[in-house]
Amino acid sequence: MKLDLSRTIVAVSSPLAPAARAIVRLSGNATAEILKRVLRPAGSSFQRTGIETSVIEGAGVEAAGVDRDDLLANCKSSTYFNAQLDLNWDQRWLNVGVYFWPNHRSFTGEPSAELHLIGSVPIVNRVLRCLTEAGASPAERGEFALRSFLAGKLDLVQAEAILGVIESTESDQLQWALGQLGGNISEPVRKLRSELMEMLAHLEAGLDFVEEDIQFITYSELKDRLDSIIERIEQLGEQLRSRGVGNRDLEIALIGPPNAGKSSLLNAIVGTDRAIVSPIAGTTRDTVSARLALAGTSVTLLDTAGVEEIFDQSPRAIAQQLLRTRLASCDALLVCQDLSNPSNEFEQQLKDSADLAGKPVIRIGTKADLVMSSNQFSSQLPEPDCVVSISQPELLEQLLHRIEQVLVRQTSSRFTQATHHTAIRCFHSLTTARESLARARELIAFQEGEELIASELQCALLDLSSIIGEVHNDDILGEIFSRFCIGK
Ligand SMILES: Nc1nc2c(ncn2[C@@H]2O[C@H](COP(=O)(O)OP(=O)(O)OP(=O)(O)O)[C@@H](O)[C@H]2O)c(=O)[nH]1
Ligand SMILES: [Mg+2]
Repeated sequence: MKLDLSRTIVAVSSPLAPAARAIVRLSGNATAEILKRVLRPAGSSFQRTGIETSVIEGAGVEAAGVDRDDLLANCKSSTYFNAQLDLNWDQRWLNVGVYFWPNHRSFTGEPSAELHLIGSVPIVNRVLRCLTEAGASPAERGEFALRSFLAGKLDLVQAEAILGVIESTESDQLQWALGQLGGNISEPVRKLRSELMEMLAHLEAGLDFVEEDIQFITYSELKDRLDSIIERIEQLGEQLRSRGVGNRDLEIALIGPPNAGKSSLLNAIVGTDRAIVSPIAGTTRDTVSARLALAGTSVTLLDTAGVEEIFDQSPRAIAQQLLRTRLASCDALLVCQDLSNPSNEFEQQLKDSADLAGKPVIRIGTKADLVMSSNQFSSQLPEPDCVVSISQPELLEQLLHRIEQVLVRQTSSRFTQATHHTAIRCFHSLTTARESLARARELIAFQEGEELIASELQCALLDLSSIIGEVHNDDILGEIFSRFCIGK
């Protein structure tokens, strides 16, 4: 994003669609000047044109006796007034409500204004044109929020939370985004950061007086403080992890009786021969895994040994033990039954398995090409959710779609995309900060030199600072703010 703070930017910040009201936003040093160019001064004659909307009642300074030039030039705090804007179009004037912030006490930390007007798309576009002709430049994506960040009004986590609030479709998501906006991540990070800075200051002061052998902080005090900081970083990480960030991939296991076609299905889904396929029952013994991206997340698909009852010491029996352990920890099950040869025995084993209770299940009827219709599926068994055949890609597509629905249900209520992004970013930085601090703790345990400890603390400090944007680079800012829409 090219950033030129000398520009005064303009954009519509409400959706550009037919609506009762629209909001056009301006921000930058020339805001008052531009408003003066397009707004009709107080007291001028008011010509009805048929496209004015009623002015916002009440709050505004009414026309009589108030000079708008004077207001724009001299007001010291935020103000609201009604005005008429010259549309430069057959001498038409439009009634607008103007919120004006004359100084740094605005969202962006610079003079800014909002024009509230009728939400007619051609009129809004006309107003944008008038404002650009009067000297404003079209804003880039997220430029208002970026200016706010650069003015110190928001930290990075809060800027992303604004997006989260906008994107929320469920109250849980909104709750999290509002918490983030309110500082539930920034505040603890800020506190940890200032504690680390203080420790560093003590250590570095000690380095300055190394000749005199003055110690500003003892190793045992350093260790206690580090322990406390590490513990709080872990708690913060745990808070994010409990909302599904930083966890291992979601694991989805293909299970079913031997020969149901599980390995063939895994191969068909990933598009390579990952697992051995054969007509002999009991082919798969070790769990075979393959990663794939589904529903915007990384998923591990597991192919498992066919479920059977064998109680000897053979490899097939050992495979059954392995299977039970793997299934206990997986997140969802794709239960396969061969449509041409379903197994009642397997269904009974599935019912009896306490480990699998409560896991999301998708029932798949395999080898659809071998049967005339899925009605042939034994009436004693539950209806499959979908049927597949490795020779019919469209059926595989439907299955993948079904899996995505289950995944979205499992993950989406936690975050909006924006807050998820913050959570991942924070989790990563917290993890690396924690690693540096753990190394610092080891160095203390071995009574290593203060300069080594200080350098680990500095690394951790950088990580914590990057979470809230105290240190940042153009790439990170560009990446974050370009996800905003124009006008935000
Ligand atoms: N006609 C047809 N045959 C299939 C299909 N899927 C699998 N098969 C055949 O079914 C047999 C068993 O397939 P596998 O994929 O090895 O079955 P599995 O469930 O992994 O078997 P185990 O590893 O022994 O538990 C093989 O001969 C496959 O070619 C299908 O969609 N249609
Ligand atoms: Mg197999």
